[in-house]
Amino acid sequence: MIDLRSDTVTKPTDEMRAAMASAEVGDDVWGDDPTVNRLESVAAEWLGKEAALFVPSGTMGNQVAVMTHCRPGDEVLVEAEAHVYWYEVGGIARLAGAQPRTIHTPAGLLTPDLVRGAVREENIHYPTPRLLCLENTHNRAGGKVHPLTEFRAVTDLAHSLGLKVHLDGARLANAAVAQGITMAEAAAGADSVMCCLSKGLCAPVGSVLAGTREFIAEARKNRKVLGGGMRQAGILAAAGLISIEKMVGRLQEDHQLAQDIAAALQDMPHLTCDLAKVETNMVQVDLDRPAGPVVDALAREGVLCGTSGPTRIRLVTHHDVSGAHPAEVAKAFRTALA
Ligand code: TLP
Repeated sequence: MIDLRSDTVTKPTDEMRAAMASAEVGDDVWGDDPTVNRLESVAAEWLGKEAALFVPSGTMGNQVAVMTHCRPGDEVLVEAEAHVYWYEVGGIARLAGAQPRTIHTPAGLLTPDLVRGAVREENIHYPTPRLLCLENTHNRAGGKVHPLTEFRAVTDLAHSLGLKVHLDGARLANAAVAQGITMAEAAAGADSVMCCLSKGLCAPVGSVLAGTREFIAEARKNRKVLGGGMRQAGILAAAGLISIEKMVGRLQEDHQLAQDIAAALQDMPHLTCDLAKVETNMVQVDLDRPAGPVVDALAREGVLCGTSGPTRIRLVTHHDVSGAHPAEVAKAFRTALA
């Protein structure tokens, strides 16, 4: 099977399993786990922030960030297809009690003008605009990178309007590698940033949330509210340290494989796949028919994938499919669509 459903399917590497087996641990709710403490300090430096918090998932990291920035009734500005709005079970409303205000974009990238247009002036009728959420790379836009200059223009504008900025950087490492910049550069301008260790970076569990010391102290309490205070979590943090220290460098291979798969799908009947849109480790394939039965047919041909729209298939490359041949993927599509 070539499993292109998501980079979340990656399994911990042998080195991670060995590090997990021998990790030094303690009770992290007491602040006693030396491996978690090390991960949090390494992650803060990696992301260019004062402090960081280890959380079990990207979803919890995003939701804790929104809870920490906002008070009930505040408004959260968010791109209309952003994960924090689309795939997190209404958490902005349920957990933070905040109101999302969606901004539609042609290809997932918010611009200063779009943000300016969505922020309303103070008025007794309106909620207080508090937070802007950005996403890099953008999942539903097909792994699209928010380029550094454009990203900073949006964060500067948001700050000038009195907003805080949270960056969903589940795949920020892919964005950094694609642009040849550091993680700290990619996260600069955001007041808080969440980055997943368990996607292309292969950790079995875990994400990090980073920001100021004060923000992280409050986020730690909000993580506890959500039941995310973990005990001997150093077992997991040991793998996360390897994600940060050793797994970023190889992401370029995933990007190349995505390019090669997209190239192999060019000129195939019944689908369109825009090679120019493949910027990181995702490939979007638009079909001339409903995607569900095609996904089933592809599985019968040995290729697992998911959908990201009624007629759209999403393919995600990652460490555990690095030996896959683009020609085999193309062959499976040809058969599935015949
Ligand atoms: N994305 C998953 C699914 O939830 C859709 C995937 O397979 O791509 N932010 C972004 C941009 C994400 O893509 C994801 C996961 C998350 C946050 C949430 O991370 P987890 O799954 O760790 O809660």
